Amino acid sequence: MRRDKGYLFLATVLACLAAWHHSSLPSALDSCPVSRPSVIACASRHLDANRDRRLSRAELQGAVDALPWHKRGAVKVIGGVAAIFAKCDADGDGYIDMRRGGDMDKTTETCLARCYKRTAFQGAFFPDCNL
Ligand SMILES: [Ca+2]
Repeated sequence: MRRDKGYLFLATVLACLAAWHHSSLPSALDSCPVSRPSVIACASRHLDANRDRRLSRAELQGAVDALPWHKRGAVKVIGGVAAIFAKCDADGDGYIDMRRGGDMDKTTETCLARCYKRTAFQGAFFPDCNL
């Protein structure tokens, strides 16, 4: 009898956790202070040196190299230039296309998908940008 109550309690706790998890998921996604479209717009404004709406390896590496030492850790969180290209350059042509229908539209699941990566990226390169 006592054991049955224990299982019932455990099942109730698990059901509550599952309900909480599901109900909190959309709000958790919404509550990220740094939206993906904003990061893309800010990257376009601040990192795209030649204004072709694509980020080349040279542009991104140049931005990384220009960071003060105390912000280099944020780049490690993101994984460095090679990791960014692996996740964001969908067609592998060496440019991260930020135009409509380009690489950034095709990599919503892999590129700057997580809030902490967007926050780290924004904090490193354009902390005051909000577009
Ligand atoms: Ca590309």
